Amino acid sequence: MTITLYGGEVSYFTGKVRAYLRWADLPFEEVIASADVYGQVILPSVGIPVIPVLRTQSGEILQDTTVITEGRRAACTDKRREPCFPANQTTPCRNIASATRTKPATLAPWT
Ligand SMILES: N[C@@H](CCC(=O)N[C@@H](CS)C(=O)NCC(=O)O)C(=O)O
Repeated sequence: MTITLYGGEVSYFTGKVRAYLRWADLPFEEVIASADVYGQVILPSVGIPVIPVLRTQSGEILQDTTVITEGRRAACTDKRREPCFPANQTTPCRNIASATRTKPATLAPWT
């Protein structure tokens, strides 16, 4: 089963999860939360009308962006990929991002 992200195109919270899934290189499909989706998926499983909602590969429903992004293994049940994206995993892009992020603080004149 594919990971499904139920959300909205202009929802910042959906954007947070979308960015996370892309960063984690997890294949997913995104479904806009229409009235039907609220009625058939979100309300029955979450209990309140809220997005984003993630259905994991195992069919588990997760809500709350922190739960989704911190529950890394919950969002990735493909055993071949565990641990999917450990905190210390580095890639060329992440090295560049990391170096860029620390540079201003290092060069700040008041430090
Ligand atoms: N703490 C939640 C907040 C999500 C949230 O506020 N989503 C908005 C849309 S971006 C929503 O569905 N609000 C409906 C409501 O709060 O009734 C999360 O991180 O997922």
